[in-house]
Amino acid sequence: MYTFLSGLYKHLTRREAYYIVIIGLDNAGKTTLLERIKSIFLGVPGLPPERIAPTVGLNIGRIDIGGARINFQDLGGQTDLQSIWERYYRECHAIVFVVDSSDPERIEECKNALEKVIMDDTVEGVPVLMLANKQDMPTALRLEQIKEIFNQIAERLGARDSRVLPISALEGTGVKEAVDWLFLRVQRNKANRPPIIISQ
Ligand SMILES: Nc1nc2c(ncn2[C@@H]2O[C@H](COP(=O)(O)OP(=O)(O)O)[C@@H](O)[C@H]2O)c(=O)[nH]1
Ligand SMILES: [Mg+2]
Repeated sequence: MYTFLSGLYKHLTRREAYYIVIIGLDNAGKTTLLERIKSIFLGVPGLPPERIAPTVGLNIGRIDIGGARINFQDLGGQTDLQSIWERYYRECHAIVFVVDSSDPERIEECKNALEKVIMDDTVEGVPVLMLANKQDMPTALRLEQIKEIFNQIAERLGARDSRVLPISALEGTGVKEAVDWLFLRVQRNKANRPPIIISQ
């Protein structure tokens, strides 16, 4: 009886968990994005911008959406696969690459960093979402300009899902749409990268 009940309980409480890494150059807005996601989906106020310190190590955000759990992992400034972060890439279900649209001088550096990560076999087939952040700034590169730059890479992404979306992590615009895109894509890519089954 106990076994049956505990089995039933496990069955009823089981859910799919997905891991999504957030990467990009330092100062792109990764931690601000993570705090914004938490505040939108958990209904808690995120950290005020002045309290977001440069990231040392890992920031984690966990949200529940559509009966599943999504764990966001902000890997700090790290976009190097040959590092202690390799495990996070190997196990992730999607990659979010945050771009500071207000910093055109570093766009080339951005491109190289993204290329370095997504061309690695470790993340083959994993959906990639590029976020043109800081769209609230008047000087920001427009979405079309960012797309033009990153489409050159997207062509080499093969059959995997990829997209460029405009956001302002600071103001929250576009963030929900970005998470919705990700949720749909990790589910669609299940056969290639199955979710982790958790029970709670
Ligand atoms: N105007 C504007 N500033 C932003 C936005 N997102 C982040 N920032 C600012 O950019 C700086 C770096 O943000 P942070 O999240 O620490 O970047 P990280 O190094 O990628 O984690 C901070 O001063 C943020 O307030 C945005 O959407 N708009
Ligand atoms: Mg950070």
